[in-house]
Amino acid sequence: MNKITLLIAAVMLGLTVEAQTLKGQDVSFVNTTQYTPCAGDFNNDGYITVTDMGWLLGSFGCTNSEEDLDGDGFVGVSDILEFVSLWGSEC
Ligand SMILES: [Ca+2]
Ligand SMILES: [Ca+2]
Repeated sequence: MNKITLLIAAVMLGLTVEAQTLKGQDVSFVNTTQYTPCAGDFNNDGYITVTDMGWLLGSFGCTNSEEDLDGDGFVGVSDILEFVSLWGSEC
């Protein structure tokens, strides 16, 4: 992958690119995108999507988990129902 491809990919991912120079050797990528955490956005990308559902299902039955949306102490059916109500939301 060349530098231009990396730059395009970084911009598409919402990363801020700090490029000292395109001709130089060093190009750094810094994620300065800040999202306010919201319920159901477990990977903090600003959207509630299938990725977050994967995190929720992966934590099913776990206690003291970030995926415990209703705060009852474990991840269960009620959290899945709450997640469905949040589906497609943008933070
Ligand atoms: Ca997300
Ligand atoms: Ca719960």
